[in-house]
Amino acid sequence: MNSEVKRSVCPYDCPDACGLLVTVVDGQAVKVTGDQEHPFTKGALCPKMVHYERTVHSPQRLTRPLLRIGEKGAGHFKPISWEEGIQHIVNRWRGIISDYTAEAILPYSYAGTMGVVQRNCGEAFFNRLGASRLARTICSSAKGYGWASVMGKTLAPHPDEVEKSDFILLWGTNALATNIHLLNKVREAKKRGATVWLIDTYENPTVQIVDKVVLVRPGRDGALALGIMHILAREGWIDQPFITRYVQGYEQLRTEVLPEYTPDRVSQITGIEVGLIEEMALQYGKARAPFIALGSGLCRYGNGAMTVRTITCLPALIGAWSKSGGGLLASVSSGSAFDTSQVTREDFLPEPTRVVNMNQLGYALTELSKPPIMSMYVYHSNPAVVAPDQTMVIKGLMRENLFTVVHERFMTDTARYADIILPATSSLEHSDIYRAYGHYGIQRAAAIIPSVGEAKSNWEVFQLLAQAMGFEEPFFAQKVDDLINRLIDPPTPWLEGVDRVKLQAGHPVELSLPENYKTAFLTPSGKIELYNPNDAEPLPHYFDPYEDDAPFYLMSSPSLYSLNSSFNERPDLLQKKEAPCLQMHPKDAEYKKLQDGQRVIAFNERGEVEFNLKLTTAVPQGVVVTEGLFSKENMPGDSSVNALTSQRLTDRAEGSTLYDVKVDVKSGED
Ligand SMILES: Nc1nc2c(c(=O)[nH]1)N[C@H]1C(S)=C(S)[C@@H](COP(=O)(O)OP(=O)(O)OC[C@H]3O[C@@H](n4cnc5c(=O)[nH]c(N)nc54)[C@H](O)[C@@H]3O)O[C@H]1N2
Ligand SMILES: Nc1nc2c(c(=O)[nH]1)N[C@H]1C(S)=C(S)[C@@H](COP(=O)(O)OP(=O)(O)OC[C@H]3O[C@@H](n4cnc5c(=O)[nH]c(N)nc54)[C@H](O)[C@@H]3O)O[C@H]1N2
Ligand code: SF4
Ligand SMILES: [Mo]
Repeated sequence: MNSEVKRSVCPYDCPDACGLLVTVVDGQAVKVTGDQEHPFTKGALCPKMVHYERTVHSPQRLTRPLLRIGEKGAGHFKPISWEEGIQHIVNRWRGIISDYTAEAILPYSYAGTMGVVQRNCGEAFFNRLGASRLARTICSSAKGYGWASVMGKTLAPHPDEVEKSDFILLWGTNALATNIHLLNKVREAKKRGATVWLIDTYENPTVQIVDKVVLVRPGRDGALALGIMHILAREGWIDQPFITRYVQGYEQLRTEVLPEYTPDRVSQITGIEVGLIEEMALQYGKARAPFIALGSGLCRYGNGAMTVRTITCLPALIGAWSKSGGGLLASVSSGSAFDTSQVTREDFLPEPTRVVNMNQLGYALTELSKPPIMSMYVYHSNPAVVAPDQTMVIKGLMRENLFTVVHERFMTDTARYADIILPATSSLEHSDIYRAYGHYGIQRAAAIIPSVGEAKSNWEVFQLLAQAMGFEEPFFAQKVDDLINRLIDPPTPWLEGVDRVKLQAGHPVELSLPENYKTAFLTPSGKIELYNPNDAEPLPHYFDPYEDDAPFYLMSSPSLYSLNSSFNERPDLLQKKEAPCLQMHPKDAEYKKLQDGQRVIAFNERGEVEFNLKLTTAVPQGVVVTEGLFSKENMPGDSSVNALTSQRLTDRAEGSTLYDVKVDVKSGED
């Protein structure tokens, strides 16, 4: 028996990219623990990853290429060889290209793996092909836009800062499920006496560690932030020396915008009592070093970019950036640590091709013309579950003349609609380099077990496709490790000071931040831009989100036991994840004559979804909540939650509006 403990990295779309120690016995992963050497995650893993070996060696893994033999979507396939699979794809694509041009081919990918190479390498292939391009904006592009319109390219605070804060606002985040290591820092701050508030649309599971909860009407946080700034200005709880030195546009904001946002008006918009708004402003304004941990939920609304922009203004008024422990963390911004254009190769694009927004896949597959989408290649994403307006997405996937290829680890709801399925490796079976969006660590990971069955990595499949298409660029002949070296070999300011020997050997290492980075504002003016002259709306203000005409706001939040639709393959986690239920306030249920535990149908103009009803006062009246994305087979009915969400986009940056949705609810029992 050959047993070894090897290093790896958690590949999932989570802020932390935890360091892993994997016990490998005779080529099989048998145990996964956290790596205590990891500077930020320090050996703690979430419940999903403590048995990652069960995902890697799940009996449900796809192990051979498959060809559809039954009706679209019926899930009947026969095994074929890789050669047959690749040849079949290339033959179909050649036909489509000659009949419609390569723009009739659409790649669809998102974040099944966060490794820089495996995640992004498909773009090089599709650029070379001249396919339609995908705007990958389902998650938080509006959040990025909102932050950047005030802060430009300013570096995010190191997450360790939060430990030194005395007043922490967890704003629109269920950190207990989605950001556990930051929450450990919050706990540390609490031990040192910090006060912690949560601002959310319902009492999400993170309430258990906070001192106070503020429930805001969905999509109204921008008004709340303006109301707080109104009070800070009114009371003079501002840091004038900081503003004079570091802030652009405070006077315009104070005189032209803030007078409108009186506590009374903000209370009407947000549904928060005036007294609580005043108290929040007092706590924030008087804290020594207030810190805001900003989630992404609130950016997924028709006003999401403006909401984030407005909240991002707050720390500037009180000079929180100059205080040890103060600031605002939206997302860690070490993206430029590596030159990802080495992997995406925009230079391969013969000329700019059409861009299709991933949030409007339903529309793209059913209505787009000139040329219509005739083939879709899906890799490390599960659009049949995660994309909005599921009914329209499925209608598109059912098109007999749409040639769909899905490269996957599991038979997902999307894979069921494929014409060809290709088996994908898990992260333990391929090499990559990882950065994180919740801390400044990076780590290289080698393949530590052989491929399960005939699975191939994203990079390997694009190499095969490139070869079959006759692409002769040496780029496609590279080994994955060469590609990784190209990312980390060139000296960038980020990689200065990094121990390259450790990095090469697969140890977690931390990027070094410049001194005084927290007050080095990387905007065109060099100041925090409350007034941004380059924006069509130079000053922030509040406007309403879209809102459907229905009585209940619908929140579809993450679950502790899955990650978007990933981990649904794990019976142990599915058991812990509550059955798909809809949480509702007892008074709403009484009005609707609905009982706890009964089958209900949530519906709106786009679709209907069945749930089990759960009555709870954690949810305010007028809001219903479901946690976790489920496969269709685990839902009581024929659809899952995204049958209710819409393809509308955010105010800026074309993001998803997955939480800007309203529904009605009726009994689902005869
Ligand atoms: N266990 C687990 N971890 C995950 C994920 C998962 O699915 N499961 N998903 C991963 C991904 S892809 C991402 S992007 C991150 C997301 O992580 P975060 O961005 O930190 O956000 P979430 O924890 O998803 O929480 C969203 C919260 O926003 C709240 N919310 C919705 N609308 C509003 C609003 O208008 N105002 C306010 N104040 N709150 C609102 C919801 O009720 C919910 O509690 O987590 C990642 N980590
Ligand atoms: N209603 C609602 N919808 C949501 C959300 C929500 O909160 N509410 N969250 C949204 C957010 S924030 C996001 S980021 C998106 C996420 O959307 P996706 O990125 O599509 O996320 P997953 O559902 O995790 O699907 C990833 C798939 O990739 C596969 N995979 C993993 N590794 C590899 C690999 O190396 N190669 C290949 N080929 N496949 C691999 C996995 O098996 C899995 O099926 O969903 C969005 N959808
Ligand atoms: S999902 Fe997140 S918390 Fe869990 S192991 Fe991976 S990186 Fe760490
Ligand atoms: Mo996300």
